[in-house]
Amino acid sequence: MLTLPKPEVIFTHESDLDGFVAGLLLQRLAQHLFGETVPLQAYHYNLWKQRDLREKAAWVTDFTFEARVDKTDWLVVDHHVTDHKARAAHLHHDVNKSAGLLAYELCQSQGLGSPELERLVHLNNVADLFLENDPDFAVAGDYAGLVKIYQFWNLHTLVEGKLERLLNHPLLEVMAVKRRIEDPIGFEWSKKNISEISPTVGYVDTIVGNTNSIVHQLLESGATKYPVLVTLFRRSNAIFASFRSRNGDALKIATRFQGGGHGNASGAILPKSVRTIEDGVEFLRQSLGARRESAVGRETALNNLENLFASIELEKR
Ligand SMILES: [Mn+2]
Repeated sequence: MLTLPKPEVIFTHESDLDGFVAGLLLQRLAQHLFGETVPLQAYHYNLWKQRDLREKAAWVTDFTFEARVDKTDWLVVDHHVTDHKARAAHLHHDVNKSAGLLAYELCQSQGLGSPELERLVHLNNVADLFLENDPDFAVAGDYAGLVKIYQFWNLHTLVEGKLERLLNHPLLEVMAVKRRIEDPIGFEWSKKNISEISPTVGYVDTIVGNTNSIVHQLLESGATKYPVLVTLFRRSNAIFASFRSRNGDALKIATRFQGGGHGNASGAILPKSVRTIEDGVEFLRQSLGARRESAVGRETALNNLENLFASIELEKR
């Protein structure tokens, strides 16, 4: 018998399909257990880290399990690597499964499974864990692309919060065409447009195509000497940095910018004072590279960084 605390709110990750699937499944589970609709809140990593956790009881999914969520009457459903041992929270954790699959397991234990959900959860799992050898890998990427292209809340509104409506949704045709036409063009272009941030980090400029799969292909094909690749994109007036690697270093870099994620796939929002992609590239160079020839140059670089961080501080108040 499952004894879960009744949550005031369910927190999930706004950036991808896994957060979308896991969040909606947990909301359904709460509805089933407690007979009411528990509000769903979605966050990107940086804002999640700044979120004051004042609720007495909550459910959290697709965010790393850490001390601040290890509270009585909190449930954490997650798959990020963690060294924190649960003391108070209920924890459903497995690094070999997506958050969506873990949430689905809880749903199944309450008789909420269905063939439609099963299929969606499978596709999400393949996309989130990047299971390239799965025959559904390409289609799974199309599903994951829905959240990247149309964004969490737009998609949520479109399907009216009903997960099953994503299955075979007409927009997937758009995603398939984008994959076939845009991705090869984007790969060829991006391959020629990688520039140095530091000796171990390369910036990949992107103009078209699925950034995730382009960068993955660049790393896999050995088309670049940099073990970590970063791409930048603008969303809701902020510049997002997305880090990818094969050696686990992507997360270390993202953490330096208060971001998070997995060893080889992580992200961060850059400070508000970074207003353009060009600013972002320069900011990353100063933060990670910062090799200046002259003392004057070094001083300028430091001042700029201080200004940037000063504005982050202001932001927090
Ligand atoms: Mn995930």
